[in-house]
Amino acid sequence: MTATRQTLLLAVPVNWAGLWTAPLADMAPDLNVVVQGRDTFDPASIDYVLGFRPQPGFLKTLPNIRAVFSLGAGVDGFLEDKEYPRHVPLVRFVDHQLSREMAQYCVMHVLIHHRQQRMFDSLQHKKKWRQSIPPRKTEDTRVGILGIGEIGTLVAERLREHDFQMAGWSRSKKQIDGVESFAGAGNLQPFLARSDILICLLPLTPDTRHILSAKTFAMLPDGAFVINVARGGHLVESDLVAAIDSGHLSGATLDVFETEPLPGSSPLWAHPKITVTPHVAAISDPRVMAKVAVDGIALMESGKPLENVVDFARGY
Ligand code: NDP
Ligand code: OXD
Repeated sequence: MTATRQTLLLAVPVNWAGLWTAPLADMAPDLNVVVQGRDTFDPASIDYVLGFRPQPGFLKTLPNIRAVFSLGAGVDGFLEDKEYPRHVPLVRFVDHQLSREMAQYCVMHVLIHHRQQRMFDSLQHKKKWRQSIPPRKTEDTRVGILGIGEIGTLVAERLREHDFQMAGWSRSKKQIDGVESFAGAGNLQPFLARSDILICLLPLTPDTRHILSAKTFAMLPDGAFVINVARGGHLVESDLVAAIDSGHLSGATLDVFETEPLPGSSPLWAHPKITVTPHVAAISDPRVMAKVAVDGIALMESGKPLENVVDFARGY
């Protein structure tokens, strides 16, 4: 008896589909892969979905799907779909290489700020030789990470190697060497009060939307610097600009935005104290994503539990 051939729907932009179809064909030649927008298919024939931000309401039109694999670590794009079929497990993308890239980005931007590199860039443009007083020591600089999960933990460990005073904020208490743990809403204020540099690595959920607001910024020490690498929905952009322009915050680095691509009319582009990058802190590797889906399908087909399944009640 031969096993039934499984069908995976790839929900990605059609012109990029080859990035995933090639490794999927290598790793699972028996898997039938159809590409949304390119191939015609019977909705009832789809067993699995690999995608990022499917159109709201689309997944519920696939009556037989057994699991959905997210192309991203953040699954807010799925959970915003009020019609997501909640009986279907959603697997988020967890990959050490992705965490390493996120850590590189965060370490780089923390050090650019800490070593005043933007000021030296501007002096170079003006051909000015100015030796400023040495920056504060890393040992005297407190970095706080909002969301100390898969990625936040590695970011904290990498920054700890530079001797920053590290702390993380999460829902549950953590035991990470050299990283002070603050847990729960009641500990947000003391966590913020000790964060000279604040990095947001939270998932976007109803509890964390707009957590980076005037109220939060007021709790940070004067001169604090903000890095948002999580989701644009965490930040009230106008509150950030106001807090920087008032002199309370010293600046920010932003990789993610409420509207992406960031519109040309946004004041963030040209703000002298804000660094903008186009959601590139880490780029997930399609080959690894394909493997996550292939391994997950194998687990499902052999009746074993999936890994990294999203808890719909928590929202991440
Ligand atoms: P995890 O789920 O592993 O970690 C999330 C952390 O946030 C956990 O520590 C969790 O606490 C904490 N948290 C969640 N909700 C709350 C809350 N209400 N109060 C306090 N703490 C909370 O996520 P990852 O580290 O894998 O990813 C984090 C985010 O990074 C993703 O959701 C995505 O949006 C973003 N990202 C951005 C990328 C980019 O290129 N810019 C690339 C990859 C990811 P606890 O541990 O107690 O559960
Ligand atoms: C992700 C992302 O969530 O790329 O992985 O933002």
